[in-house]
Amino acid sequence: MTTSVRFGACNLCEAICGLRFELDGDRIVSITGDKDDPLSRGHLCPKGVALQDLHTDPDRLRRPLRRTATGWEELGWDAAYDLVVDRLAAVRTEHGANAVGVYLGNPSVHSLGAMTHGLPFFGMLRTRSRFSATSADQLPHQLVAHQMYGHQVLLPIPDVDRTGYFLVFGANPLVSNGSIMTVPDVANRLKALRERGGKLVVFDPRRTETAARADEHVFVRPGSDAAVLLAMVRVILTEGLGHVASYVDDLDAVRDAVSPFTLEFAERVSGVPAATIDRIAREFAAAPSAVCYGRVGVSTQRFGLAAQWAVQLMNVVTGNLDAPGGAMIPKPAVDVLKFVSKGHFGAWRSRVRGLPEFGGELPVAALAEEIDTPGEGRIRALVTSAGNPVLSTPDGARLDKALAGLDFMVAIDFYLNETTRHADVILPPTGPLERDHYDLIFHAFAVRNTARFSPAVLPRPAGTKHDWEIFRDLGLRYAKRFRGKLATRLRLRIPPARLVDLLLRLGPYKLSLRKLRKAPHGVDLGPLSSRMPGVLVDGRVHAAPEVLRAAAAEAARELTAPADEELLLIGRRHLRSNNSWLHNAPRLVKGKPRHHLLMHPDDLAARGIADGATVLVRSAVGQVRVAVTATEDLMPGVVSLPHGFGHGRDGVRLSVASGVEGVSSNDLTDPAVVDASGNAVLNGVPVTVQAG
Ligand SMILES: Nc1nc2c(c(=O)[nH]1)N[C@H]1C(S)=C(S)[C@@H](COP(=O)(O)OP(=O)(O)OC[C@H]3O[C@@H](n4cnc5c(=O)[nH]c(N)nc54)[C@H](O)[C@@H]3O)O[C@H]1N2
Ligand SMILES: Nc1nc2c(c(=O)[nH]1)N[C@H]1C(S)=C(S)[C@@H](COP(=O)(O)OP(=O)(O)OC[C@H]3O[C@@H](n4cnc5c(=O)[nH]c(N)nc54)[C@H](O)[C@@H]3O)O[C@H]1N2
Ligand code: SF4
Ligand SMILES: [Mo]
Repeated sequence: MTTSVRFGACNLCEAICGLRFELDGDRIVSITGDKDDPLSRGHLCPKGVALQDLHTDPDRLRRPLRRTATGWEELGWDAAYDLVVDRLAAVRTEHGANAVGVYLGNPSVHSLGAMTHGLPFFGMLRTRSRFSATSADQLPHQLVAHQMYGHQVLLPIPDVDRTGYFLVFGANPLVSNGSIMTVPDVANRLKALRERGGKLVVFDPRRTETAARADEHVFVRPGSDAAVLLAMVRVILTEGLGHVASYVDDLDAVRDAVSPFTLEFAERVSGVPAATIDRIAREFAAAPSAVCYGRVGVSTQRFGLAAQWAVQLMNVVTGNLDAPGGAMIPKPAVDVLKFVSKGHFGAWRSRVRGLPEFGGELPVAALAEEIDTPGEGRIRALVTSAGNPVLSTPDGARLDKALAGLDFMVAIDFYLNETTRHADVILPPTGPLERDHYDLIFHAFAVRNTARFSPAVLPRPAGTKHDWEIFRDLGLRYAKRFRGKLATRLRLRIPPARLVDLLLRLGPYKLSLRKLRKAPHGVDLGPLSSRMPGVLVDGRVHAAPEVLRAAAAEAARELTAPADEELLLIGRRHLRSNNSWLHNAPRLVKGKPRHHLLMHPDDLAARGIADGATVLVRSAVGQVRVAVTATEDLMPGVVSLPHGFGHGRDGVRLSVASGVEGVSSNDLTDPAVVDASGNAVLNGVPVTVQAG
């Protein structure tokens, strides 16, 4: 055996773990965590192991496909490019640029080529009909950062390795491995927190894996976090428990905005005892260092924007913003603040419902209606890249139908999935182990400053294309039709690795590709450090922008305790599942099924439903039939279903391991309801459950 060892990176989630590959020629013998990686320190999870299945999967597409009356047909790259550009150009010429829609899925941010070449290509389409997973995820974070700190990616990150008090709302990092907090090896990091006498407190409607390991877990009713957090801010301000940096403005306006959020109000709507809210606020303010953090459960709910504002305020009013052990701005080797725009909000609105854009994207909750509502400006052609919005966005069933009515659709994706099956052409890029990687985004959200360039671990098969090459080739052809800018055309020709080299040289550590190639485990650039006020766009923290005060006022007006009969649906992530894909990777999905409904035994008993029965779950937009499992880990009145399943819809057989099909929770979520930023509401969705 001619075995060799190579080092690479996992790009499947935000933890960006360093990996060690043992190879026999081009065959993978094993994948383990790279213990010399300064950030991930040897960590890996079952998804990283499953990269092997992804790499060898015969169902992973390698050649362009074209849908014909008699089924899918392979075609050559040039023919595929010409077809795509012809059809997109025809729609634009006849109906205008906004008639071409775009959806960028989650893995886009995890691919170097999609960042360096996809973004300029999508810019060339000059369409306002642009959507992404952002508005089913972290839009409130970005809008809050834009409003308070002046830039959409000025996102303060928990200094987990030094904090004395970690207050977590709506996140389950032990399973997710962290989000807007690149925190590989989180289990050991949380263990270290407790060993040094620190405290972990989790607010979640489910006793999650993270909550189970916390010092304290508090059940909170879905969608009510804004009230709890703003009540905590109110306690801290009215009791004078905090202190605020000199560069923070508008504290009086914060005081006014939090005045309706009394402990009594917060208790009534959230189910959290007033005394608990009051005590935790005081503990947080008194801790030597503390950080408040809120993630998907807090962002993807009706009052997500108000809740995320409150998360920032907790850190601001206690002097924990930009302080060691608090929430800090990382200093990555490639300065994202320079290459990502600051952002803008409400510069235009969606055609049908008038929802505001953010940073050039419209809320994805409006995607289906922008396709299926007749009239001028309707989306007639769609480009999707690395996503599966039929399973990932609210009322996926409606989107499923809408996609079938498009004049043309192209998907850049290496799987045939519930969304890409509607495409006329599928353009598959190489897999993650076949291409170079540098993480442009997640180093900037990491709990420690590091940098790592990972050359492709394995050669790509002949006749395949990297995603950057696909975007380059489409872009250069498209530029011929619509006189693309010279700068964009030049940029499209530069390979990602050369762009990374340039960006590294311009960055704060003056690194280069050559230096990083010599350090395959990555280089350690040290712990987070204080960067304010210098890093703030105008040198000030705006504690109370109008948009955020309005979101809080709306929460004060509209938050109510739910009716007795009502159940609130929340999501769930599992270690052995990854959003809407990898459900065909045997190394990942092995074990018992994970897509059932969870429900409290009292709620089951009240409806005369037995544990394990099949139930009918209904919401304002749809219904699903699914097996139910009783558990006291859920707050009474709450039910939980993971997203990303529902693979067997319409009897279409895609590449999914048997027994993993499940149902789609997004056949229940309602696109008519969004938060004040325009983000989709995926948690706290009213449903009924009955036997059936
Ligand atoms: N109800 C509910 N819905 C949710 C959520 C929830 O918590 N609850 N979570 C939301 C969140 S946070 C997110 S991020 C979204 C995710 O939802 P999407 O944006 O739809 O992303 P994925 O499901 O990860 O997309 C998977 C597709 O990307 C393709 N892919 C993978 N890697 C690459 C690549 O390198 N290049 C290309 N071109 N394609 C690739 C895969 O083949 C697969 O087809 O779902 C959201 N939807
Ligand atoms: N294994 C695995 N890892 C993943 C993913 C995956 O699919 N599988 N997806 C990746 C992606 S795209 C993302 S964005 C991250 C997400 O990372 P996290 O946000 O850490 O993960 P979630 O499991 O979505 O955590 C959301 C939590 O919010 C809780 N919750 C729901 N509603 C509410 C509410 O109203 N209030 C409060 N306080 N809590 C609520 C849920 O019970 C859940 O525990 O994970 C990433 N990592
Ligand atoms: S935690 Fe798992 S999926 Fe995330 S980067 Fe590490 S190995 Fe990959
Ligand atoms: Mo996400």
